[in-house]
Amino acid sequence: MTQEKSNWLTRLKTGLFKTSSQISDGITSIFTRRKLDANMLEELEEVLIMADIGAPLARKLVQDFSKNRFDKEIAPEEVKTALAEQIAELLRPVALPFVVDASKKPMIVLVVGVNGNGKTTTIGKLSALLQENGHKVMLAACDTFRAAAVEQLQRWGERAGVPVIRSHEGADPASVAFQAVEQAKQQGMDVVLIDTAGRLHNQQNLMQELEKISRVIKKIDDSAPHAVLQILDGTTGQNALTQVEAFKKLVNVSGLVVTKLDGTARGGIVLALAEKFKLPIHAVGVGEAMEDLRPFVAEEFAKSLLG
Ligand SMILES: Nc1nc2c(ncn2[C@@H]2O[C@H](COP(=O)(O)OP(=O)(O)O)[C@@H](O)[C@H]2O)c(=O)[nH]1
Ligand SMILES: [Mg+2]
Repeated sequence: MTQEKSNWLTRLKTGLFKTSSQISDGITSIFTRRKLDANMLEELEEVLIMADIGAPLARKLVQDFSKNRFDKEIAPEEVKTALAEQIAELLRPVALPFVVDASKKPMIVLVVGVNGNGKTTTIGKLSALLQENGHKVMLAACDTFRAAAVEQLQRWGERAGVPVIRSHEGADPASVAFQAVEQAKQQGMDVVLIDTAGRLHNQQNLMQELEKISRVIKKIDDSAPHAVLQILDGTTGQNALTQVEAFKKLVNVSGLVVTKLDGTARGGIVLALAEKFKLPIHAVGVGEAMEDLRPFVAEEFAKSLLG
């Protein structure tokens, strides 16, 4: 295993510790070398629900788990291994890396989500990753509502070494997007990541804003946007499901990123999202540093979740 890989696994494990220690402690206290019975299964279901996996999925996992195991003695480690395998299977179809479409020059990516969910931070981290992989990246600061939001993106751009197209506070987001895409095209960029505002309490405005950005960039490339990434805050638990429902009505969400998994014992929400929407989950955020955004890999995530 390369240094980088083991480093990432450690970061993922550490990041998921709040969730995994809760699940793991729960399992250890339930399965004390007794024969598997209905009570134990019920308790296991509760442990999973506490991690925000959601009741229907928790039930299904426990039912599948109990097959061929009822009335047999079982140790906590076996429970964890078995559940990790079931969870990995569930996640495999949605664990798809974010891939730059080389046939588009540039690939235009709209980044959406509720304020505070980690859009700007994720764009910063993602731009560094893409840049490292040899892609030419440009950022568009289209959350023009607050000057601080533009400054924040600018700082990430500087850290990652990628150009940021910006305008003044209160500028028309669509015009910033247009300028960015135009310049990216002229400069032969591979990807443009468009940072947007996310004031969901004003859905009408937000919808108009996102529609206008889409309309305007279509003037340059009528197949744009080529991807719409929704950023979700893992600490909001089940609320993330409602947010995806809401944004799917506004834009054509093509993939998800779940952030702040380091700050919560509710990391099971990732499973609930996978089960409910079947949308690709491209990456997870497990901290505020540049290296804390990593591709979502089913087996790694499942194992880390079980401690
Ligand atoms: N602990 C932790 N904090 C994060 C993560 N992602 C973002 N944040 C923090 O969440 C806050 C809001 O992020 P920001 O990118 O500004 O959200 P935006 O409003 O959607 O653009 C900032 O303080 C970030 O540093 C993460 O994966 N883990
Ligand atoms: Mg922001």
